[in-house]
Order: sequence, then C-alpha cells, then structure tokens
Amino acid sequence: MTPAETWVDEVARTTKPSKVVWCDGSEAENERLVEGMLQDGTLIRLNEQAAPGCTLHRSHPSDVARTEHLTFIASRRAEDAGPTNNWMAPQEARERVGPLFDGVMKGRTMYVVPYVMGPLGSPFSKVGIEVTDSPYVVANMRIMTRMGQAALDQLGGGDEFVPGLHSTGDLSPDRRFIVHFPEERLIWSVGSGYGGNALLGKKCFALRIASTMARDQGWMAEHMLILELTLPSGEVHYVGAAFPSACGKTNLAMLQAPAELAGVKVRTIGDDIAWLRPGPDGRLWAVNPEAGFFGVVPGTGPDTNPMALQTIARNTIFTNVAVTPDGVPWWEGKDKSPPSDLIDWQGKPWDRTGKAAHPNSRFTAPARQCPTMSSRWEDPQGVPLSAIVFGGRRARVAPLVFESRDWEHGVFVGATMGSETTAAATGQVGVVRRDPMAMLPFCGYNMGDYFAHWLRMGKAVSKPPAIFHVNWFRTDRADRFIWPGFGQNLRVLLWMIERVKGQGKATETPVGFVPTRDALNLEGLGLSSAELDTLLAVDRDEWAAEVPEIRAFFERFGAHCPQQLHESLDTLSQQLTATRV
Ligand code: OXD
Ligand code: MN
Repeated sequence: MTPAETWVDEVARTTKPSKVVWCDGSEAENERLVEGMLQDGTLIRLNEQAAPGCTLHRSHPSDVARTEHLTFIASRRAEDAGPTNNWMAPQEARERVGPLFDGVMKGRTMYVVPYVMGPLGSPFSKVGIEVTDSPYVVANMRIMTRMGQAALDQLGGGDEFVPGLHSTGDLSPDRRFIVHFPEERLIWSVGSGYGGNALLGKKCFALRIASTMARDQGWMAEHMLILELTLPSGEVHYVGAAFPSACGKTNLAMLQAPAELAGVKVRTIGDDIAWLRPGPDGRLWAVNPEAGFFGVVPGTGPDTNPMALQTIARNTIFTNVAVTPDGVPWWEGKDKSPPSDLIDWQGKPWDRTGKAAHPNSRFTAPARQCPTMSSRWEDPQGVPLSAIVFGGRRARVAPLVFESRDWEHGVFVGATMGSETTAAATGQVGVVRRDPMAMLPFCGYNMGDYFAHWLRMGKAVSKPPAIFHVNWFRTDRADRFIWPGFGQNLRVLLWMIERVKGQGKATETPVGFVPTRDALNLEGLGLSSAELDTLLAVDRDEWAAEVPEIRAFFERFGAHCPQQLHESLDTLSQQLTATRV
C-alpha cells in the first residue's frame, strides 16, 4: 500500500463509512455526484437559460461562515501557536476532537479527494488529500483545486502530501472543530460544511499549514491576490495585495481600466492566496495555488465587478443566495430592484425585511471562466512581483496610499495594518482590529515568528518588491467615501509602478512616501482640492494615537516580536513628535 492508501485505510477504520470512493476528478464523476445531490436536495438546479450549469446549495443556518473561535492550532507548545491563535495541545485534540470521528461516516460514503495546490508541474505545487463525507465539498474542491488523477500522478505513490480529514458530523456548533497540526502537517475538520472550514485546500492548507511549511522551507504563503498590469508601452508588472476579508480583494483582482485609462490592461492571476518564492534573479515570484474563486456574492454587480458577474454566469455553485421561483439566482447588489416572489437564502418566501441572500453567500466558480485571467495565471514558474500592497478599511488616519521606505519598513507597515470592523461583524462600528498582512486568522504559527520570517525573506531576495499601503475607505465629514474606488483604484496602482521605476513623485512623511498633490492622475474624477488634501493627509496626532496601541499589540508577542519592529515603531514615534507634517 502507498502511504496515502495506508492513511485512508486508517481513517476508514475510524470513521466507518459504508463505502469509500477515490475521486478521479472526471466530468463523468462530477455529473454522478451532482445528480445524487440534486436528488437528495443538497443541490437545487438553477434556471438553465439564466444560469446554465449552475446549482444552489442552502447550508444549515448555523453554518454560514468561518468560525475562528472554533479554529485551533495544535502545536506541541502553546508558544508556537502564539497569542493570536487558539491553541489546543495535540494530546487534548486527540482526546476531545478525535472521538468525534469515531463512526461518524456510518451509512455515508467517504470520498477521497487527492488535489494539487498550485499549477500542475510547478516547483511551487503541493499535494493534499482530503477525505470527506460531503459530496458538496467534493464538487467545490473540483473547482477550487486541480483534483483527482493529476494529483495522484504528482504524488507518485510517495508520502509528500498534506492529509485532511473532514466530516460534516452532525453540523452542531457544539461539536465543531477545525484543528491544524502544523508539526505533522495534518488537518482535522468536523461539524461544518462551510467552505472556509471544509474545503481544506484553501485556508487550512494553502494558508495555515502552508505558512508553517513556508517558514521551514524558505518561502511564503500569503493571503494575497495577484494581478498583472500592462502599461501602454507594453511593459508588464505583477502586484500582490493583502487585505482583510471583505475589503474588495476579488474586485481589485478583476479590476477593469476605466475609459480614461483605457491604454492600461489589468489581468487576474489570483484573488485570495499567493505562494511566493525567491527566484534565481533575486526577485520574489508568485503563484496562485487555487484553480477557482470562492467569493462573496452580495455586492457583485455590473458596476462593482462586471468580470466576476461573467465568471459566475455558468457552471457555478451558489451557496445561500436567493432565487426566483423559476430558478434565477439573486442577491443584494446584483441589480437595483429585487424581482418579485423571491425565495430567500433559507428557502422561505422573502418578506423584504431582512437580506434575501445571506451577506456571506458565496460563489464557487472555475478561474478559467474569468474573462480577465492572465495568460500566465498557470505559469509553473509563477510571476515576478514588482510591488506588494497592504490595505485596510480606515475611515481616517491612513492616507489613500503610501510607500514604505524599504522592505524592513514595509514589514512594519504590514505588521501594523488594521481594519475597522463593520456593524455586521461585531456590532461595534469603527473598532480597529490589527490584522497583520491580513493573516491574523490564517497564520499557522506564532505571528511574532511570522514577522521574523518576513524580515528574513527580505534578505533572501536581492530585488524585493516595493511595499505600499492603501486605504480606499477614507470618509469625509458626512461619512461618505471620498475615493471612488473600484476601477479608479488603477490610478493608485499606476503611481506605485511609477515609484517602482523611480519616477513617481512623493513627499516623505513619518509613515512613508505619500504622493505629492500632482503625482496621481486624477483627471476626470472631479475631486475637490479639500478632498485631495484629506485623502493624502498624514495627521500627526491621529498617528501618534496609534503608537501606544501598536506597542501593546507588539508586546503581546513578547520575545517573539523581532527587535526591528520595535525599532521601526520607535522611529515612527520620534518622527511624529519631531516634525510637523
Ligand atoms: C475568504 C476569507 O473567504 O478571507 O477568502 O474569509
Ligand atoms: Mn480570503
């Protein structure tokens, strides 16, 4: 038996399924699975004219999002999980979570899903094997990864794979755990069928486990989109960008140049995760390990993301959207007026009081259906990054854009990035949550060590990408967004590329280089002079108020927080008091 067969056999002996099916990823297999789910109601076929090849899944109402409080890092030492992760001792995990798998698949089919994260044949790529009792998970994994025979071929009977055991269990939040064993590179997930908890290739493997592998092996696993920008001259640049969830990553990844900038072309490499490696040329090279998009549906409309609309027009699995009586999917933001007689995400007639689609309803769609995919999105060598962008949602404080002074300072900028919570998430508006590199929920080890790894990686590349910070969400006194966002964000990206080339104009401030008033192309936007001032402002007092809060954040990591970060904070603090900006 191969190591994979031995592990699967062991799992089957514990979970006791009535049947074990090794998935080959073929079209025929998918059709069989979908047919079964249509028959038992797991999936609903959508309107063949309006949404060809699309289906709808309604999840359990208590299982609609990632559950960070039930997500654990089971490293041997608590210290290695760090203060921002939930830790569970491996022994405790075996005792508390292990028994939940005993006989859990009785009467169910156990699917074995071999998959590759990364382009086939790429030196970046890694194999995972997910065992699951959910055919919905299998159908999603088929879209999100390179699944089936290709993965077994890459594995070649060896033992280099990340095993992931998943069961929906009884879907009870009381018996729901997502546990990562970073030392064994093993994932256990029970009690949830939701994508981020159950599609183990994504957040669990490609971020949490991969980040620990990357630390040990000298590469990086990041929560970043990757886009390709071609200038009118034909010059091509690649940009990686990390934003917390629900800050518009998919929109930025599929950005379309507005008419005024029509000579610039933006193409998509990925919308959520990037694996980065130093290349022989001293640059940092990136691949998108995924093969599909698992995106938030509400807010996807002709003005916000027309490319995503086209991407999800067919062969898409919708989860928790609303639907018309004749099977046309609908969600808030799709168009201006909801059709009549809508059925909401829970399958009930929509009474127009709450949301018709769940705010975290999702699409799962193949990346190859996106009209803006770059011809290099599956390049086995990846693409070389010119810039890395960090960003958050800040009504004030952070200017529209600034550039860090160098890699080390850029790591400080990433480590201190924060985003304001929205009412939907916490009930408290405007509370800043520090989310370093947008990896807070996804780093598989102590984030202090993760900062040190970032600093090390800067030394491993002689031509590191420039690091920027953006904030599309600055508001005016009336709480309106000042910056138009969406396609117009390209103007900011173009300034970054000018900076990379040593051309863009900037003023040095204590936080970094901010564009001069004439540096950005703002033609046709109709921004007033006062609005531009607000967008570019670095207010000394507002930033000074951040310093103690950042210091307290760093202190949580104790000795794990690299000294360089403390020094960068001291420098910031001194410059804020020494200069008027
Ligand atoms: C996601 C997330 O689903 O970041 O991508 O939550
Ligand atoms: Mn994400």
